[in-house]
Amino acid sequence: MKKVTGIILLLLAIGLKAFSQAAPKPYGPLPTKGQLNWQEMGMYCIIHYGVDVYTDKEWGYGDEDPKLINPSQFSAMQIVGAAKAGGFKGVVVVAKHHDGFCLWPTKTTEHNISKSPYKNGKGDILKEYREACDKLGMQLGVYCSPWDRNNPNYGTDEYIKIYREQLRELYTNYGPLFISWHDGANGGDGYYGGKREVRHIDRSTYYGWDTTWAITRKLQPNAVIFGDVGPDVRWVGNEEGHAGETCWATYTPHAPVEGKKPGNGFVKDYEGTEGTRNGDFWMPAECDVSLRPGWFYHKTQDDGVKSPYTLLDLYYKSVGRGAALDLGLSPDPRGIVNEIDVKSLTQFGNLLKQTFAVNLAKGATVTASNIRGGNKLSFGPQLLLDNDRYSYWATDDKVTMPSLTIDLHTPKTFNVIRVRENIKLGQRIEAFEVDAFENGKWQQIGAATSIGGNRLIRLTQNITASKLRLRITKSPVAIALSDFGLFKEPVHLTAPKITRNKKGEVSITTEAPVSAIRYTLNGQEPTFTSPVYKEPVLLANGGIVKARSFEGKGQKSDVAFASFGYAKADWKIIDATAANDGGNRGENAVDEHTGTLYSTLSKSDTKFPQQITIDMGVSHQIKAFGYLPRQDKQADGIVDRYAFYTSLDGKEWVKVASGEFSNIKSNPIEQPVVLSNPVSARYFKFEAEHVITGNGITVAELSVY
Ligand code: FUL
Repeated sequence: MKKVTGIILLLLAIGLKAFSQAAPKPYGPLPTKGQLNWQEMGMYCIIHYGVDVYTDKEWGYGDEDPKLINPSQFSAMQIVGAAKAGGFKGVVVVAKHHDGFCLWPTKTTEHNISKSPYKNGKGDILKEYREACDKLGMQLGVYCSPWDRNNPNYGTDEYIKIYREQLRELYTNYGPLFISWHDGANGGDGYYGGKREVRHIDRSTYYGWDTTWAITRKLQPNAVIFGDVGPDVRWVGNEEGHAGETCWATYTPHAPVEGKKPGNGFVKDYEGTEGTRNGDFWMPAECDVSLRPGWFYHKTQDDGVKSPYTLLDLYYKSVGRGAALDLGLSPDPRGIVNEIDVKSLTQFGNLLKQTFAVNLAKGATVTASNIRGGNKLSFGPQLLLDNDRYSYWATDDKVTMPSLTIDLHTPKTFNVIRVRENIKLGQRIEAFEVDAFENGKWQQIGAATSIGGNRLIRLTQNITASKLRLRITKSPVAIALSDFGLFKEPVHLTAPKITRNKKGEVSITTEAPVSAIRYTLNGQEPTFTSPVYKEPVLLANGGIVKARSFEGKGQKSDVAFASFGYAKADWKIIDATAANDGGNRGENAVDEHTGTLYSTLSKSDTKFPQQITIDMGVSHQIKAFGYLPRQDKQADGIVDRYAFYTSLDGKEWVKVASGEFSNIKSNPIEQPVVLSNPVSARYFKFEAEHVITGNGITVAELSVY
């Protein structure tokens, strides 16, 4: 009997060994359950609604009255529904932004929704989101800002206890979360219980992230933790919504200790866009970008809502590069997502549906140059077409450059190629190419590097072919590819580009010729009856230009939009802090070229404030001004505290605005400042009181509206 059991055990062991040998050995760091869920979601929305909506700010100071929160139509169903219409799979609710106001009735601070008139102090916006998500089949996540400009204890150990307690409340009372989002921003100053001062913290040690994240792990074991540098999902390094063309899911942070999973929000060099090939941790990138120019709703940005095709482009550059797209939604003062935003989201959602509804490779005959162990059932290439992210085509250990032919049987027209790896076995492949059999020979039509959870190649033109070939050109180990897809985007026209020169002449151009570009100057959407653009249009006093391409009767592009201030033809710099030696003259700040800089950056210690003073030649009615920071991804010299002066004669000056440019480092868009009262002036002075970093200031462009 003993002998028989022994033989059975031996046979079992041999069988198991054979089986375990059959699957390729995992390669490098692997995703957790939470990270797999996050990857499958692909895209979700982050929702900024709070006191800033009523003060028209991007970062509240912390002294806002809770009474501001009294929305007339708040509807979590409408907001989550808008995200769902866009094809998004979840929402991250900003439960507390830097202003410290809590949208749930927390016990940790008085500065919360129970002190607001909303629902007579009985409101709980988080609860409403939970219910809406459950009803709509969407996942919920939370953002609770570590930086708290309201809390009197900020900067002390006491605050850390409070912050952790806030997280505990959020983790315990609102059901399962898919993500806990930890922002890295910290501008220093704030209200802090009335002290109104600058508080410095050491971002690498103050928050004690290891202890804080242990709470997340315990209370929300399936939530991924997002931070500037992980630990589960890394920031891509920009707020423009795109990852690098090559984007590895693995990453080795460089600070504070090489190879150590660090805390949040203090690393100087973000390498988020690319990650690290063979990095120490599975830490894929999240691309966050707002649907509007800012994260919070501002009426003045109604025209800046991203168009459906702009969103589609970002989709290819984020989700299509193995990262996730986190799109900012900004409910308006009513407490719902504005109609303009809903329209764009819905059209984007429809575009995605139309594009990805049919995998044109379905039904194809796929033939692989190698199949692992000849085991077609477990590792054959037909598994590429079953729409399962984890069933896969694998090769023998020694075969790292296999190829695959895909016989579609009939000619199919497509412009998107999709491939995915079974990431449960790590990120393995480093490069691949795709060929089409055209005119009797193989022609390369696409190529890419990293794949990971998802890779989309969007071809510049439609391809019609009945036979394709996929060649893996670089992989350190046997491959484990789970998906091959071919898709066709609906035909569309690209929106035109609008620019203006120093004389104030507006040009509208398209990449490829179209039958007509039509435009408006009154803020209305261009239609088939709007004027046709023929030659540059003079817009000396500024205004809004909207333009659209038209083809035949049926086709029109998205609307392109640009807003211009007074033309700068006669503007002269009459005084300015000396520019540095690099030819970065003051004139560059008013030349209508976003790529040229006025810069005073120098090596020696430079004093603040610094200024640039301009004579516009004639007197104008000024309602607002705009500061465009440098657009070259550098932070040196970007102004984050300013004052703005005007004068009729260049002698007597009035300070008409001052304040901070919140979030300008992460989101360096033009900073429009609307004056509390319009003024008449011929001269203006832009004064920089503080910069993010560097000795001196940089200005890409100054405009007056
Ligand atoms: C940034 C914040 O400072 C912004 O206000 C916004 O919340 C964005 C999503 O993250 O770092």
